[in-house]
Order: sequence, then C-alpha cells, then structure tokens
Amino acid sequence: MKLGLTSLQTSYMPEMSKVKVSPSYKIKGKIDRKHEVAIILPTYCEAGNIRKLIEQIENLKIDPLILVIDDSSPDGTSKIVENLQKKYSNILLLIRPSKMGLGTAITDAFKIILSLKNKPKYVVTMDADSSHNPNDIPRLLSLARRGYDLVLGSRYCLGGKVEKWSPIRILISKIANKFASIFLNTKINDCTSGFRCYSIRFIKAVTKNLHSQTYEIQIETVRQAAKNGFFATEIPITFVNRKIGKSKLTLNEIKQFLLFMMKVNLERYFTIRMDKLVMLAQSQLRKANIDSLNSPFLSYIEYVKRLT
Ligand SMILES: Nc1nc2c(ncn2[C@@H]2O[C@H](COP(=O)(O)OP(=O)(O)O)[C@@H](O)[C@H]2O)c(=O)[nH]1
Ligand SMILES: [Mg+2]
Repeated sequence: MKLGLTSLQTSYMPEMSKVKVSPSYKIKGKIDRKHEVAIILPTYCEAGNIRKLIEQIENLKIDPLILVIDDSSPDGTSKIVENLQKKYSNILLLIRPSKMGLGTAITDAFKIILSLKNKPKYVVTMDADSSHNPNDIPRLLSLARRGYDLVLGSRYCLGGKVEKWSPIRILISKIANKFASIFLNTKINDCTSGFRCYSIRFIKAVTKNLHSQTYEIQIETVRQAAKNGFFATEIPITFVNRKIGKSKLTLNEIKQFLLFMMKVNLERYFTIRMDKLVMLAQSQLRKANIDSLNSPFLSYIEYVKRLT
C-alpha cells in the first residue's frame, strides 16, 4: 500500500482532507508552522500510555511536530490522540486500516515527513508504551545537532540499562544485538533500539530503500547508515519495560526479524567472498601482466560488488 505523497507538498499541510493517501488511510489534524523536530509515535493499543507520553513531550518545550501512526487500535488509542489535537496544534494522526507492522508504520511516517515542504531537521522515533523516557530526547537531539545522522538511545553501551525485563529476555536481546553488530560491521551496541534521532539528510537518502514490515526496520536503518557512510552513534538510556498493555512482538515478527538477519549475514558473506575473489583475480592478472582495469571479468565483479 503506497502513500500518494505529491499532494502533501503544501507548506504546512493545512488541508489534510485534500491529501491523497491510500483511500483506506486517514490523516487527521493540520500543521500551521515549521518544526525543527518531528517525533514519530507508532501505536497499536496504547490507550493506557499515549496521553501521558504526549503530555510529557509537550512539556519538553521543544515544540516538535508529533506524528502518531495508529493501526486502528481497537482500544481507542486514536480517539485519545484526536482529543489531544483539540488542545495541542502540533499533532498529526495517521490512521491505517489494520495492524500492518511497526516497519511500515515508521516508513509511512518518514514518507509523510518527506512530503512536507518545510521539513523538520531531525526526526525522532520512540515506542509509545512508556519504555522510552521522553526526557532523553534533548540528549539525542544535541548529538544530532552536532552532525550525527543517526543517534541511538542505547541499552547496551556503557551506562545503558534495562529495567523490569526478565533475565532471559535481556539475554536474547543482547545476543541478537551482538550478532547484528557483527553482521552490520558496526560499533553500535544496540541496533534494535527503537529510540532514535535521524537527520533529515538520512531520511531523504534511505526511505526509498526501506522494505521492512515489522521490527527488523530498526536493523535495516542501522544497516543503511553503515552501508552509506552516515555518522551513527549511541547514548546510554534506561529502558523500562511497559507497565500498561502488552508487547506486540509476535512469533511471526520474530521470524521476520531472524529472516532479515539471515539475509544480512548472507550478503555479508557474499561481499567478503567477492572481496577475496577480486584480490585473487587481481594478483593473477598482475602476474600475467594484464591491466586489471581493462579486464571485463574484473569490471563485472566490481559491478556485482557495488550491488551488494
Ligand atoms: N502502528 C503500529 N504500531 C505498532 C505495531 N506494532 C507495534 N507497534 C508500536 O511500536 C512500539 C513498540 O512495540 P512494543 O509492543 O512495545 O514492542 P516491544 O517493546 O519490543 O515489546 C509501541 O509503541 C507499539 O504500540 C504495528 O503493527 N503498527
Ligand atoms: Mg515496548
């Protein structure tokens, strides 16, 4: 399902009713000014959490655009957001027809942000279940303002913490992150954290390459940063398990996550093999006194390498 974005190209999106998104999507609210920061809140059944979170964000005094992506939560999350829109003029709500996954929620939010004529400079994503502390947003922003394209709120760097998760869940998460760091060849310790700040430069460059349906979006974005030479860093955060509502992480979503990790690992394996093959072929050509630049075989290999 694609968002039709061209019609969003007005300065402040004042007439949301005229916005042509997929007929099954609804956008509610309007923006009447430019915001330096946008905060994306994906929600599915967060009625017990969303009001407090939005109030806390409003109290930060950073005047962000708040973009809630709700998948028609049966618990009425979107109604609460609509009521908050009467009090605050900086909230946009995208309602999708059914639960479509965290990955597409974030990508759709990026597309909406990109469609604004006056785009924010920084885009924060966070869970709407009280696990991420909005008071950490200014710290994420301060590093983004210093030029980082991706600043992660990290549970696993020095000073980071996880509270109220069972030891087994912490272990699984740490192992998944260790593998992710190795496969992505990055120094980031918490590639699966959903609490981040992106530069608009990064969002402009990578949104078209994002295809994740669910939680693997977090890895896919770090991968895009590593692959395209964007500056990424992490700051310690304390992650607290949700007190209200249930995790939406299902077995199917874990399966999708693992499949994505396997794909990344295969590509990495292929790239290493390719590098070795190129080096070997180059040394053979040198020995045979053949100019490697003119070798169609090598040009082809270089071409394939660029694709991986
Ligand atoms: N719009 C949307 N939001 C989702 C979906 N799945 C999860 N979320 C939201 O994504 C955030 C993280 O999900 P959560 O269940 O807390 O995952 P966990 O912290 O890994 O257990 C929460 O704000 C959820 O409401 C989805 O399919 N669609
Ligand atoms: Mg959570």
